[in-house]
Amino acid sequence: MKKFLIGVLMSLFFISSTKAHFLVLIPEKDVIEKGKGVVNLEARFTHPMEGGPNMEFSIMESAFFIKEERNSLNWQRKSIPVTKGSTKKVSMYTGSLNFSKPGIYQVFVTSSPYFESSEGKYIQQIAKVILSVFGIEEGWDRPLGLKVEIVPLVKPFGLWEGNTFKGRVLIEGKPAKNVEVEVEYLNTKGVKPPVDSLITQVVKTDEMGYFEYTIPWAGWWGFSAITEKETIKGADGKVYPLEVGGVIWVRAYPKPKEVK
Ligand SMILES: [Cu+2]
Repeated sequence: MKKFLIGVLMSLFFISSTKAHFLVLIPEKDVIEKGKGVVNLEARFTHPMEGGPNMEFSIMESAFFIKEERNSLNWQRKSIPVTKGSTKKVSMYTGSLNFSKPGIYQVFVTSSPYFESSEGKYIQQIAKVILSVFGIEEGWDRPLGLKVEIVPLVKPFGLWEGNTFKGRVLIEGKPAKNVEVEVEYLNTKGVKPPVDSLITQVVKTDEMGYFEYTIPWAGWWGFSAITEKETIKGADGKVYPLEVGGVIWVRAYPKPKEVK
C-alpha cells in the first residue's frame, strides 16, 4: 500500500513536470536542387512547441554521411537567452555543411547529458536530419548505427502537410517495441495549444518497432524515441537514470493554395 501511494505521488510529480526536451537540428533547406556551396544548420536544446526554455548543452559528437562516407562538421557556439528577454544565457550552435556532389546527406548531432532536476535524471539526445542534394532520392533509410535511432520508412524530405510519417525505432541496431515516441512542432508561428496535452503528441512503437504519425500542418516536426535503460554518474557522484532520445526532424511543406 505504501509503495502504491509513493507510486501515485511520484506519478503526479512527473505528470505535472512533463515537458518534452528536444535536440533541435534544423538545416536551412531539406531539398537542394541546384547550386554549390553551404547549407547552414542550427542546433538547440529546447522545448520546441513551447518555444523554450532553452537548455545548456554541448555537442559531444556530430558528422554527416553521404552513403558510408563520414564527413565532419564545424560548429560555432552562440549564447542565447534561456527564455525571451532573460539575462540568463545558454548555448546554441550554428554549423555549415559543404555540399558539392549529389547524394543523401544524413546529419547527426549527439548532445552532452543534461541534468533535469525536476525529473531527477540526465537527458541525452541524438538528433538527425536527412537532406536530398541534386535529385538523389535513394538511401535515406540507411541507418547510421546510432545508439538510439529512428529510421524513416517514408521519404523524410519533400513531405506535404497531412502526410503520414512512419519510422522504425532501433536501439543498438535492434527494433525496439513499446517505445514512446514524442512528437512536437517547432513552433515558429506562435501557436498556442488550448490544453497542455496538445504540446507533445505521443505515439508508441508496435512489436516490430514501427510507429506512425500524421503531420497536421506545415513546418518542422521532431520525433523523439525515448529510452531509459542506462544510468550515469552525476556531478555529485550519485548514479542517475540516463534518458537517451533518438530524434529525427522532418519538414512538411504547406498545402498548395490551389487545393486548400
Ligand atoms: Cu527542459
